[in-house]
Amino acid sequence: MKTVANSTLPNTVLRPDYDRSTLQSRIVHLGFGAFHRAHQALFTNEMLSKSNTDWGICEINLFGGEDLIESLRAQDHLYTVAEKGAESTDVKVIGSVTESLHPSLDGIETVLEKMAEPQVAIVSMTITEKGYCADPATGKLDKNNPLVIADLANPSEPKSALGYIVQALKIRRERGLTPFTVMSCDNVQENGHVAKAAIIEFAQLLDPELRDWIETNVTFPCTMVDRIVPAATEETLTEIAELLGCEDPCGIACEPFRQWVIEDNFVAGRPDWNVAGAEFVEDVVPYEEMKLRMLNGSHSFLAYLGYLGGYHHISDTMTDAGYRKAAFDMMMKSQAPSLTMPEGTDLEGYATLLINRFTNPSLKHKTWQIAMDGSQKIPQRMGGSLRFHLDQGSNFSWLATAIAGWMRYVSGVDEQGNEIDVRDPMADTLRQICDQHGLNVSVVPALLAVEAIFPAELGQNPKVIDAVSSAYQSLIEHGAVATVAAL
Ligand code: NAI
Ligand code: CS2
Repeated sequence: MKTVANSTLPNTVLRPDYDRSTLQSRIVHLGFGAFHRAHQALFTNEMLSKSNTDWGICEINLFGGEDLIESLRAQDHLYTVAEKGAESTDVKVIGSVTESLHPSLDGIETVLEKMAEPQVAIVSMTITEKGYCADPATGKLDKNNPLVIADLANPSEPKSALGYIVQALKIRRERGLTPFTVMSCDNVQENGHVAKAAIIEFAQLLDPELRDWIETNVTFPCTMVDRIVPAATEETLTEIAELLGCEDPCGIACEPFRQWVIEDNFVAGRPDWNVAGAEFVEDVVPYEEMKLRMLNGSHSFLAYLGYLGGYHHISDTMTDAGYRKAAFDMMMKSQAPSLTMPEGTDLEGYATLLINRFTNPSLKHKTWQIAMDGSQKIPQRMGGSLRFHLDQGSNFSWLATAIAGWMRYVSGVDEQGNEIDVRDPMADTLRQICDQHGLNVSVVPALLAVEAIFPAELGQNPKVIDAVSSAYQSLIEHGAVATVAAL
């Protein structure tokens, strides 16, 4: 079969220009999803073509994605990224991946042994917000999470990312090997700190000595990651096949923009990702907050209200003047004031850039995709800025409307009475509450009382209850498009 590995590709396609045979799996990555393929693996590819090193990546999917791993193996671990601007597309074949594993294909022990190999210096992750098994409102380990319960009962056969990491570190410690750096690349506020807290607490419940060893020896840098990478569709793959002249089931399309800010805190060395445009800094937290609140916060706003308003993609919402203005105002009036940024940061310029990125008509980023896992996303995208406005006594109607939009969305019925496919790890709890109340404003305090999402100082605050209730009432009476226009 013709693949990206054995076909003669058009000259317009950029291919790896370094010797892949010298690469070693010094990075093990958990989560060979859409994002990582177009971000960390691409940065690594570019770093390899600019410097003479052997940093390769072993890809692991712990949940689903067996087919992707099989396809990747069938094409010598090469795959394509199509960077789609409004007018042109750049096509790159990525060569930084050296190996791949999946517990369902290769067994749990093989995965653990790979993570325990002496040359492994970094275990990185894009496992989605829920992969951290942490309480979304506090960022602390959720001891009632079924994966945590299962892994604590049977640590040598883990299921969760935390379980794999702790078991692999245990093996390394027993063998007298150096630890590895744990690098989260998920959209989680203070992602390194959340990963550390969850892993340390998990280890404490398992073996306090191992916990101490991890705390002393392992580092957990925070990272701010940014690139809009929608899930691949049939359409994306057909377009990539046309550009390549052969099929690539691992191909992925994304926007041209990319950004990666990394806390420089690696215990066993790191690649010079800066030669590929990443920034190493001492403190990532302000950049993370800026991105999570301004980009992701307004993304969630557009996802819930856009879906309800009948817009399938983020770029479709940008053709509606009301949504476009509301998204910009949400960034500048709700989110920007809540940030403390290094001097000289141009937040208005950032907001304008975001609106332009959202407008890119070549990217088919589904509002439904971004609406997914709202229980995990809302606290970190909106909780901090909500607190800020409550303290200041300032206007937070954009945040209240976004939260009301989420509440209307998780009812599971759209404005035309059609079913919404609500995907969320807390979907059962949310559904139960919504079923009790129907499309009635009484659902607002009931959902605000879910403390895993809204801690009491937010969810029980009368100002929050009032503002979200009035936005919800408007959604019921006038619909999403009119509610957004009236903002
Ligand atoms: P995806 O759905 O393509 O991939 C999800 C990956 O997470 C898969 O590899 C899956 O195996 C793994 N996974 C899912 N649940 C897990 C669990 N409970 N434990 C361990 N692994 C689990 O999603 P995509 O687009 O790759 O995004 C993943 C994450 O990357 C996002 O949740 C976000 O935090 C971050 N991100 C995504 C961006 C994007 O535009 N797609 C941009 C910036 C960050
Ligand atoms: C989106 C993000 O799916 C979502 O929730 O808001 O994945 C967004 O596309 C990225 O963070 C952009 O960097």
